[in-house]
Amino acid sequence: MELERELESLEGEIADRLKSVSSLEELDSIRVEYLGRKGKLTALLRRMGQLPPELRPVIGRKANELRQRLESAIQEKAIALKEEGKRKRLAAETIDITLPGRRPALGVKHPITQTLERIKEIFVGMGFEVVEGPEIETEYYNFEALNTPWYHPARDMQDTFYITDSILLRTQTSPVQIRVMESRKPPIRIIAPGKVYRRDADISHSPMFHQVEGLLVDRHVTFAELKGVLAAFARQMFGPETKVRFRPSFFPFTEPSAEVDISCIICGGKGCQTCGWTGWMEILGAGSVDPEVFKAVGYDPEEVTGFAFGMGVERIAMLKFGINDIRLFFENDIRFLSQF
Ligand code: 2U9
Repeated sequence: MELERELESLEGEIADRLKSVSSLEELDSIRVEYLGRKGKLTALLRRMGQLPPELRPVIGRKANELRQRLESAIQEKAIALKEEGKRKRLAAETIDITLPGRRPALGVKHPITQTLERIKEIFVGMGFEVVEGPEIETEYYNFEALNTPWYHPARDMQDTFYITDSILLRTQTSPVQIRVMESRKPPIRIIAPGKVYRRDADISHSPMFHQVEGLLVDRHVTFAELKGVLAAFARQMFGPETKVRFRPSFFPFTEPSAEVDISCIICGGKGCQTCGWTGWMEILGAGSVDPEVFKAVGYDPEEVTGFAFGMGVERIAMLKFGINDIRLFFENDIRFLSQF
């Protein structure tokens, strides 16, 4: 009878303990404390052997029933604790959809891309078509067809990146215009933007830089049209008050040739450090297409005339943004690039 009472008090004790359990770990330690190999109930069951034989079946059954009740009570409690844990986790993980989103950091177009796009836009607005061509060229397209003979200094190994004796990295985009003239008849009104390569590197020269060249060919085209087109370009690029002047110059592929200046965009022409106290800044070169160039592509120089021009995109961007070192464009320093 002693054992039976112990069973009953054990049941009460466990019921109390289960009520206050708050974690799965605690629950498991209770299970071990009562039902484990060295547990209190297990110890009681071992003492069954001491009972008189007639009592063993009755008390034994009670003990086993108690064991089963305990096991299922622990199981139920475990399920309840897991549910509670899940509910708390979900509540804690709730997303506050009223919080404002984080703005992604936006990049900007590279200043050379911006300048190139603006130049193209202006000439497209005047009816020019954009054409591109290969960066690896032959000596013929880069020099010969452009009236630049073998003895011209530009053809020196020191100035051009040669790949073989007669294959090279183009030093200007002019080969593109030669190819267009070979494949089409006038009228022609094109610009050729792209990368060009020269063996030169300092504060204002880069071994790779960008050019935009233009070519217009038709009957009765004069130097006056060239002046009109380039003045219109300068005023759209640098502002409507911009003045333009043409200075005589020389290029193998144009005759006559000119270098084109605009009134200084910093001082307006009064003279400052940026324009070297001249009031002017050089932006491009141009001229009437040399008859020799027309002969090379099978055009009759007695029938057609034309003009051409060329500009360095980096130079235009440096003037426009007030940058004094061309190398800044190619370092990809985000502190520089993010200013545009
Ligand atoms: C054809 C005929 C003529 C293109 C021209 C220039 C003048 C010129 C320089 C500007 C700065 C090169 O990048 S730079 O160093 N270019 O001054 N370019 S006329 O003349 C051509 C082109 C193609 C068939």
